[in-house]
Amino acid sequence: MIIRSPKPWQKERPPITAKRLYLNRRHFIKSLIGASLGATAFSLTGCQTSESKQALKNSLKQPKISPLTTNPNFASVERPITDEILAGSYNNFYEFGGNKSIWLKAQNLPTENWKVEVTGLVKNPKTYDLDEIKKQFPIEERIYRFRCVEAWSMVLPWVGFPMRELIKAVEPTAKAKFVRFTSRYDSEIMPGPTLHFGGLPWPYTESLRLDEMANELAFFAIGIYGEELPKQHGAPIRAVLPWKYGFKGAKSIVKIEFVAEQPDTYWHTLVPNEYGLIANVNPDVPHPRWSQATEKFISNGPNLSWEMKETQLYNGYGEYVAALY
Ligand SMILES: Nc1nc2c(c(=O)[nH]1)N[C@H]1C(S)=C(S)[C@@H](COP(=O)(O)O)O[C@H]1N2
Ligand SMILES: [Mo]
Repeated sequence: MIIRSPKPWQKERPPITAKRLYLNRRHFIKSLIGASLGATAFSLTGCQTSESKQALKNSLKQPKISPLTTNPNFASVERPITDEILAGSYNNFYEFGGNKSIWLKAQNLPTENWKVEVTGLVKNPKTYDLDEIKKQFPIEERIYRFRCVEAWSMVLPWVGFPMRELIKAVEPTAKAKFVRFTSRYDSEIMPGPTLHFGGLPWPYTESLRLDEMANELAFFAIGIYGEELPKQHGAPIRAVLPWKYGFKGAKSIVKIEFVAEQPDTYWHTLVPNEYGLIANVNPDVPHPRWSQATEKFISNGPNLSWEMKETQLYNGYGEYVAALY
């Protein structure tokens, strides 16, 4: 993989030509194959020594969120909750690299004085800081299945609030039909793949239809395992959409924009035939490079292992979301 970082005199983004995009997609697909299904080691990747195990534990030790109640509708699923150490050391956060063991690099994410700008077609635009978010919105715990498009899955205990509460607060206008989430991006601290400079559509963005965002399941997480989000999970605030593939849930969100037209997204710009804009979990729609009929359910740590499970339509959440489609 060719990784180039921008030189100061390259600050201007050159236009993305069709040929460059095509090459980048091929590179990116290659790096994804290496990073995901193919090359997964059966141990805690990037965590071989006792020092690195301690560093991992430290990265997961975050302030407790209390008081905290679990929403009774989402208090458990039929599978056990994934081991915390495993979930915190097997991540996707491409800003920090194209493999699963980015947890250490992600510790460079600066999260102090975080602001989330809520803007666009809303009556009450507002820039929130994290304290305001915690005070203003009803924080609760929800245990959700989590399914990555790469065909691995977990069960994760998120802490946060329903997206519909933000909709109520900012009041989208009648013209707002979609929402776009933008993740923090800073090439100085994020050593992930840049390939040809200008060729990857950073920052990471994702989008939803407004009716999807208003669904009961759509959630902003500010914590996991009863504590504030560790950086590798997308601190301090990220999206969680349990009926969709994991890539729809943007991490480390800095901007939420209500818009009239369907916005393009990071993955869809790069590889439109593999990462659709809707991306609901569906066992009958194979990824172009692998089947989605089964998944590797990752639960027990600290060593990485999995059980094969059948993929469920909408990741098992059809009763909540089937009417949307
Ligand atoms: N900003 C950003 N958000 C992201 C990603 C990413 O690379 N960058 N990866 C997505 C993918 S593919 C998955 S599966 C989940 C992984 O979340 P986790 O590491 O907390 O389990 O984050 C999603 N959100
Ligand atoms: Mo994913």
